[in-house]
Amino acid sequence: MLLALLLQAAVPASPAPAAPGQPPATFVVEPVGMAIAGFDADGDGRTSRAELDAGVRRSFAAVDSAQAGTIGYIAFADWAERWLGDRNALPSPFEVDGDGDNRITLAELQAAFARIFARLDVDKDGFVTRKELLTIRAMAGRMMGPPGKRKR
Ligand SMILES: [Ca+2]
Ligand SMILES: [Ca+2]
Repeated sequence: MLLALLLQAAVPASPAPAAPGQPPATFVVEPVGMAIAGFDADGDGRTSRAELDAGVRRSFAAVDSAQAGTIGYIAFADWAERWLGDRNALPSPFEVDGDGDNRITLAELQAAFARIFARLDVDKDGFVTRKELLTIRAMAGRMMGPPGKRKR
């Protein structure tokens, strides 16, 4: 289950310029980070808050086919599969559904993304860069270490 929470985004780093004997690194991106990177509308390689809000709105509209402004958990799973790559990827519908009415509104989804964006924007400059999306792990005899960033 924990493995499903993280997308292994890249192969081991190419010939490391590091000291001999140092384990190679694995680069990991959270599924939600993949979505946020995809919201970079002007192609400068980083996502602003404005791009985030616009991107979340587009992604929501793509599954809110009735344009009701609210979707159920099944449609949310469709949303997650399309934008996060898996129906069970985080954020979960329980996390996003702020008022617990079993419906996800655009405002709830944008609020959830605003929280995630604030967490990922490590230097607080209002942009999430690819560097901020990457978690680098040493490969110490296994493919992935324990997911340290995520609390459930
Ligand atoms: Ca709700
Ligand atoms: Ca930043």
